[in-house]
Amino acid sequence: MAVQNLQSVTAELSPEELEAAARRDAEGQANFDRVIADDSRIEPKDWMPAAYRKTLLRQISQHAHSEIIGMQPEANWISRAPSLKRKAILMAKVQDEAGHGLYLYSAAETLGQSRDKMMDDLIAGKARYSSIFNYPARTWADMGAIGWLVDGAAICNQVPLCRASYGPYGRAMVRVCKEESFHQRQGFEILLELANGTPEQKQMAQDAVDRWYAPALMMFGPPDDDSPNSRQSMAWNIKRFSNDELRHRFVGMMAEQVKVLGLTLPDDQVRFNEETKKWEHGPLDWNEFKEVLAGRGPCNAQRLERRRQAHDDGAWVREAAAAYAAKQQAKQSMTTKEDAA
Ligand code: BYC
Repeated sequence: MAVQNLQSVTAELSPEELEAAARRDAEGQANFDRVIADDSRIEPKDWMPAAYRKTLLRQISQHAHSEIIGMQPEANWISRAPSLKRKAILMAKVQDEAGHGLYLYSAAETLGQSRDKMMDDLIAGKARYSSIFNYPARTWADMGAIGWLVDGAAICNQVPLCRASYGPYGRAMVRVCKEESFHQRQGFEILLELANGTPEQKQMAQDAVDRWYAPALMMFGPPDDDSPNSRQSMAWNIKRFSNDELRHRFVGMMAEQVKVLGLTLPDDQVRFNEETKKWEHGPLDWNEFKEVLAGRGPCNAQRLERRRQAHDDGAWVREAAAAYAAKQQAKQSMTTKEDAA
């Protein structure tokens, strides 16, 4: 790996090596600046500033964790889906989320972090994942609201990430977004059917929308004035829009779609401001958001406990895979030795 952090290695280098490393860093930085200015892509073997690598690792690993923790509220409803068709669709969606986690862990690994370390951090409660998955899925209508609102917010946030300056992340996002579109449609369709069903079913759909609306808006992150990472991430072309810009855009999309559902958003301050040409919404409870991030949301403990349990249950699979890989490697080196003899 190229010398990225001159400070960390200076002790071991001779003056000539130090000079060569400083030259490589300067050239690397110049190339990095050019690539960002051209709105082009940084690839894993390219030189990149340590802070850029750290920011990407932070965001991509959090994103990967969100995908796999996000399987839990929906997996919980697979065995209670109201028909075989709904069960098959929900299973496919939950499997897609596992796949998204895998693309994203792979993208994060290209930055030099092992998957084991990321998983250990998640299980130890040291890593973040999206606030939204710390809320309970109480009724079947929640499967609709999660698909429509949560996957809808995810698409809104992730489509611009397809153009993220880091190649493996942007490419992973293209595939993820295609699948998220299907997820959102399936959620919308569940709500549409309930909204056109019995009065009780319609009420169940409305209740789910009421409960998921504000947490979905908070998925976009804190307000811009309170978002320490946005400015630098936007300068590096990782994020393309601020948290508030995306949140406002999302509210506008939902305000139109909810009319087709025949339901309402639990926010009487949603409106299009003709002067600013932006959608607006009512106040959100940012204290609640902070509580959830601090691990004190309704389901934080349950989500982590379930993840730990799943990790323990999967130990034999990891051990078997490692034993098989070792066997294959031994076979391979034996063949190489025989070929050389
Ligand atoms: N939840 O400076 P900011 C899905 C943290 S999965 C928790 O604005 P940034 C799905 C933030 O990390 C969807 N934490 O940060 C899956 C930072 O803390 P640290 C997941 C949050 O990075 C299964 C601090 O607050 N999507 O759709 O510039 C089933 C300050 O924030 C949240 C992604 O991960 C939050 N909501 O912007 C169904 C998208 N918001 O790290 C659906 C990729 C903020 O400094 N990520 N924080 O300790 C992003 O786009 C950005 O990371 C964010 C935050 C917009 C989330």
